[in-house]
Amino acid sequence: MVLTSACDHGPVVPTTPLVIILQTVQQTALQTFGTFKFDPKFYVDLSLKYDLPTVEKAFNGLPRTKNGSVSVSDLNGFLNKYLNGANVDLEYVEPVDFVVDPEGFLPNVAHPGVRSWALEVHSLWKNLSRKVSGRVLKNPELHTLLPLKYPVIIPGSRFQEVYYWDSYWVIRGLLVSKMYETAKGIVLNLIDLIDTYGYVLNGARAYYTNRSQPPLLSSMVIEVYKRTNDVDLVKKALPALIKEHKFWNSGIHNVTIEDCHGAIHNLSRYYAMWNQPRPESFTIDIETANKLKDDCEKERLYRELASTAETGWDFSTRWMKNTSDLTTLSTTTILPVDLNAYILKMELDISFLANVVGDNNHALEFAKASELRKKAMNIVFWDENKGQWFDYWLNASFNHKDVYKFDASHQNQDIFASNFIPLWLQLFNTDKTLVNKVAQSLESSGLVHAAGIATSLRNSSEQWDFPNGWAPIQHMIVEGLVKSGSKEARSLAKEIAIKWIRTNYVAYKKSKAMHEKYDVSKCGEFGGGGEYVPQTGFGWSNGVVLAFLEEFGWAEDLSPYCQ
Ligand SMILES: *[C@@H]1O[C@H](CO)[C@@H](O)[C@H](O)[C@H]1NC(C)=O
Ligand SMILES: *[C@@H]1O[C@H](CO)[C@@H](O)[C@H](O)[C@H]1NC(C)=O
Ligand SMILES: *[C@@H]1O[C@H](CO)[C@@H](O)[C@H](O)[C@H]1NC(C)=O
Ligand SMILES: *[C@@H]1O[C@H](CO)[C@@H](O)[C@H](O)[C@H]1NC(C)=O
Ligand SMILES: *[C@@H]1O[C@H](CO)[C@@H](O)[C@H](O)[C@H]1NC(C)=O
Ligand SMILES: *[C@@H]1O[C@H](CO)[C@@H](O)[C@H](O)[C@H]1NC(C)=O
Ligand SMILES: *[C@@H]1O[C@H](CO)[C@@H](O)[C@H](O)[C@H]1NC(C)=O
Ligand SMILES: CC(=O)N[C@H]1CO[C@H](CO)[C@@H](O)[C@@H]1O
Repeated sequence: MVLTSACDHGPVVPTTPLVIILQTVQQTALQTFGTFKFDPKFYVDLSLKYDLPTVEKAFNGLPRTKNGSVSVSDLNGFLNKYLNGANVDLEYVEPVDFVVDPEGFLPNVAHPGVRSWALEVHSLWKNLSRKVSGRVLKNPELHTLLPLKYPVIIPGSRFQEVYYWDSYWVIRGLLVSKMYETAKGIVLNLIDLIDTYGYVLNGARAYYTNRSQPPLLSSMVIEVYKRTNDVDLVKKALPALIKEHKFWNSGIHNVTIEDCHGAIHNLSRYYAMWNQPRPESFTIDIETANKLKDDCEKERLYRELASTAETGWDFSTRWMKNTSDLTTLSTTTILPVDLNAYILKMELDISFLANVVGDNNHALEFAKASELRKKAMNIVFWDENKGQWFDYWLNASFNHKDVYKFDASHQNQDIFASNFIPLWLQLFNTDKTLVNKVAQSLESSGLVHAAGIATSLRNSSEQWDFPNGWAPIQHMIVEGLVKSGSKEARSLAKEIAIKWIRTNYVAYKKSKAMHEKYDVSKCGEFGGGGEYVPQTGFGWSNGVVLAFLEEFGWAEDLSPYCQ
């Protein structure tokens, strides 16, 4: 299925024939079963037993009914004969640096119950450790999994490959577990992706090559460097980070704003190079787009769906013009607070890392870039009265080559956890007056609940809305409050961290698993909603629990149960 692009002139990277055949198998399976009995991602993760022409010929030769379905037995026969299960792509590998009870592990966790749980969470790194199998390296053309050199930690469940922003919190946890080699391997894999593609992919699959995810590689490098002093790693990372910075600051990602004094500012937006259904959700996206009549409108929606996947917040009313209609996603015409905070951090990190290796020119260049972006964020996002940074909505007719005139009424005044993410940056959290203002704003925002910080105030049944809370969000906000050095801010941070650890602990005791997201309205419950069933494992949740326990400890007189 190839869509023409008469209306949408944005960049598109062509789909590989391998991805096309697998997404078509996914579509046929839906037609055949007549219902979603399956996770559509399952089909695009399968690999071929024979070369592509042989498999295509067999697939195209299946007898079909009028509606395009094939019989269940023909379909199963084809799947068994021509395709391998996804599980052959990755093999278990024992992490080289895993020990059952690492020396000096969480010295401030004295409570015996919490300590033994923390050791269980630590042991999950073993469950989630994988390496790309020899068959993928030998015949990459038969697999959608991309070959990576070093072992990986997967998030878990349906996410059987490396994801970009997840890796930051996985690494934070690995560092608590003192698994420095594993952490470095993850960073080196992501650097290799930049060398090949010019940016870090959303995940390590052929069907994720057309979009990225929140750019946190520089943060990973800094954290690993701080614990290991590995200058060689910094030397390898620096050129890749500079390349990645360019990706986020040029072409389709770059938006130029003229403020009311006539000064010019550059900011960035999410924008996937893709205007077709996402292969891993091919049938779902077609179904979503069926509500639209016009092919051009469909193309626009497909780009918005892929771009929203790029934000990491898929999906949320944060990106929707009409909060009860997913077809009104407008991600590409929004300047997001968090993305620009991550890029500002990238600039500060690159400047720091350039200093480490004595590259003064880049140190200076990126320090300057960070000052300019800070100024831009203050003007375009910051609201002094509310004490929050708000996303900025561009006009729908916006063309990225225009210089865009700032209008304060285009700030989205809705409350999202992302309005507080800049606090994570030292550049903002070292200003105590600012921190106290933002901390008060957070406390009265309605986002802080019994079991952590909600993603938004709107119960929409989308994953990135109320009542779901996500580990990375808790972590960035808590860490920002802690780093400020303000006593009040630290005490708020500790309160949130304790709620989060409790809910993770109680849910683990009940379900024997760590979850991808939690329901912050009730202590001990995991989250739901969205386009797939709730997942367990789970890389970033494990990482954040370990990081919080390292920061705050857990004393014997503190109950880990819901209060
Ligand atoms: C397609 O037709 C087959 C039988 O001809 C039927 O079993 C199946 O439910 C139909 N699928 C859809 C999606 O209508
Ligand atoms: C982790 O792996 C061990 C050993 O295979 C298994 O016993 C345990 O159930 C796994 N834990 C989880 C939470 O999957
Ligand atoms: C960003 O866009 C503006 C306006 O088109 C342009 O002047 C500027 O050179 C662009 N910046 C980059 C880095 O591409
Ligand atoms: C915006 O980007 C362009 C192109 O990189 C650059 O020439 C200009 O100095 C930037 N302006 C600001 C204020 O950052
Ligand atoms: C928003 O979407 C809902 C659901 O499609 C629809 O009923 C409603 O009329 C829409 N509201 C506006 C203002 O268009
Ligand atoms: C966007 O809308 C504002 C009014 O809110 C208008 O002043 C401005 O000219 C528009 N910009 C573009 C690029 O269309
Ligand atoms: C959110 O909405 C769903 C369905 O509308 C409802 O079942 C659930 O109780 C609501 N959750 C909260 C925390 O209000
Ligand atoms: C699914 C898909 O079309 N992926 C493409 C995205 O981009 C890469 C190149 O960067 C193509 O090779 C993929 O086929």
